[in-house]
Amino acid sequence: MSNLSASISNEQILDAYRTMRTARHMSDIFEENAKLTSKYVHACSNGHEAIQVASGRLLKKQDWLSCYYRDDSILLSMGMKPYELMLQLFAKKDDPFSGGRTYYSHPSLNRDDLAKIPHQSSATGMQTIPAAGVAMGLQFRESQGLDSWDKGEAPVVMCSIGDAATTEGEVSEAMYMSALKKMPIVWLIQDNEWDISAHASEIRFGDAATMAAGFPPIEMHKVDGTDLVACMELMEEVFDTVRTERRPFLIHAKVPLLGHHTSGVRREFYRDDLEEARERDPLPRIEKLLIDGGIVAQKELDEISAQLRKQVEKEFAQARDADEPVFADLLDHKYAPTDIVEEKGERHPESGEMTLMVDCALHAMQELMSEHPESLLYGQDVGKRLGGVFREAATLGDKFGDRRVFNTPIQEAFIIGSTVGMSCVGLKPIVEVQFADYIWPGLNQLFTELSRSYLLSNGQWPVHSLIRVPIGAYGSGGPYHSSSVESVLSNIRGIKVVYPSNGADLKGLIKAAFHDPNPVVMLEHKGLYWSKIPGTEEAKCIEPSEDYIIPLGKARTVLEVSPTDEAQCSIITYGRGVYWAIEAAKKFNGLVEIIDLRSIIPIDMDAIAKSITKTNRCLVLTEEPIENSFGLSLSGRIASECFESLDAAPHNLGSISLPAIPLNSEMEAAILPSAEKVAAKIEDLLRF
Ligand SMILES: Cc1ncc(C[n+]2csc(CCOP(=O)(O)OP(=O)(O)O)c2C)c(N)n1
Ligand SMILES: [Mg+2]
Repeated sequence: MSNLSASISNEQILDAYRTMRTARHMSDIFEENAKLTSKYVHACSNGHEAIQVASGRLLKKQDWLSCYYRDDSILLSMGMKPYELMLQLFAKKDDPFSGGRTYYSHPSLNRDDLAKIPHQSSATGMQTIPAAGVAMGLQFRESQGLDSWDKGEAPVVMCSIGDAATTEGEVSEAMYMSALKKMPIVWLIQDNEWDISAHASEIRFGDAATMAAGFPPIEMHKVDGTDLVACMELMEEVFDTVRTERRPFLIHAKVPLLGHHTSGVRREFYRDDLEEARERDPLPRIEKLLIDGGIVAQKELDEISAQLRKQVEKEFAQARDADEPVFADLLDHKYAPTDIVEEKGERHPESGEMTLMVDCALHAMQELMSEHPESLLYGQDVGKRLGGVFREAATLGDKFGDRRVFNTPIQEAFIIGSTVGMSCVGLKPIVEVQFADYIWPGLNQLFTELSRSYLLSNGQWPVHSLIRVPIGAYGSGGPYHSSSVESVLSNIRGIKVVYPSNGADLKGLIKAAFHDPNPVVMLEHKGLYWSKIPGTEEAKCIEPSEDYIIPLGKARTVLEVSPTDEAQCSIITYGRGVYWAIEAAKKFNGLVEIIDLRSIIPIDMDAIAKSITKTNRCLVLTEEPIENSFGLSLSGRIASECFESLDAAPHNLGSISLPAIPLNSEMEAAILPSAEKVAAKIEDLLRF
């Protein structure tokens, strides 16, 4: 008997072979039972098994994995059972990743005894940013003394991607940051030269190694992904190095795609290279090595294979017959529960000082960061040199240092998406998008990754993420620094959206958002930050006490009316709308009640209904244009839920519906609502 490798034992190689063979049996059985298994789509690792097993077997319980739909051999080799994977194939209740909510080989795992896997979406390449977030989080914990590891036992993050997925823009952001920060991460690129039907020859030049050359701090290696021994040797060396040297690697593995793209997209439709691909099958290759090396005889190999097949068949039948999920369990997983359910602390403490809205937020951040070493702030220009373009983070960099308050490159996707990984490692990231107009590049991560993690991981991975976003039109901000975006955000289910109108609310809501285990977008009107707009002086107010906190989803009555014989109305609004409403209401003494929603999702329908029950009329007022908006949907909801209290259809007022706010100051003013426009609406409404 010869040794197949100088550094890896024959037994380990044989073990890896067993996992590869198990994976192949699984995919064969899935094909043979296509009638059953095609109910839900699946993809398998045929052809990719060697590099996957060589990598997955190294994942220890302290490690982190992000992977994609073709990685079932990684999952098996890290310790998952075929039965567990097949529970997901059939979307069953006990599917350990998602409880039947998402497809085969889309893992999420938060178990003590195995490597952790944050929620994995289907969006190709998008897992790279949360994965880099995990690596950045581990690095942060190490730098702050929040974690320490035995020598050589530090956690590694491995992120696996298909070759076509690496061309996605967000993959570049993730790799760029891993290089910039020298993160402890292994990027594993499985290059089978196929997208779905688009071939590498049409859609790329070079390969992932060409790309990695643009990020010099990433050490790159190429390997024949069908050569099990070479893959095992390389991956072991890479993992050992990352555990001690804490720096990024990229492994480019060439592999053949032997199976179908997915169960739905069949190889016969378009592949012209199948014969050549079959010649590169990693299984016969390792079998020949094992036999030629005298490790096992053909007969023994046949027995091993037959035994594994029998076991997989048995587990397949068990998974097929397992219980279906319970629908009601699904409804529990829209949001992770929060402890903040009551307003607490002093809103107007005796010793409180009049404080600008922007400083109320700053003080809230200071208080939180002093108390919570696991919190940190990052975004564009928030570092100590400037402290935010609105000076909203001024002093924080000096107080808490560059590790806890730092500038990022201009990468909104990374800023938002990395909070998933940060949150998974137990941190409390607070991030900033410089202007609401620039949230769009980050919206994909918000929708694809943050908002669905809790639901699709069956509650395993709630995402704490506090995203502060200056918003709104003021002082000729022009078309790219003035937009309202709340309607788009309010269409993303699974996040919360908050929009305070004054300093006390902003402070209390930042505290609640910080303690909320769900993603929260905090929209902060930049015109209210310093109360520079005439009529918005009340945004500056007495600063609440340090322990002041306001639950998300509770409105505030700004102006209350008592019932009279005259017609009355309620204005339902938020943000700057509150000040247009206050100004307009002055003309209608005792007739206009004003409700400041403070939070857009969740929304306080009780407060709205209570006010309308009293006044019988309502105007929904927003800075955003009304067409297809959150405001319009709210008035529809009011019309149906409060129908019996209403004497008139709910009215709406917002900006004029145009693609952008113009730069010219008079045009800016003309496009926005105003106290006069609100007063005209009130007059109209009170006629009914
Ligand atoms: C963002 C996004 N765009 C498109 C798709 C549809 N899609 C699913 S798989 C795939 C091809 C991915 O190819 P590659 O990354 O090379 O992985 P392979 O399947 O070859 O292993 C595409 C385009 C998707 N899932 N996500
Ligand atoms: Mg591919």
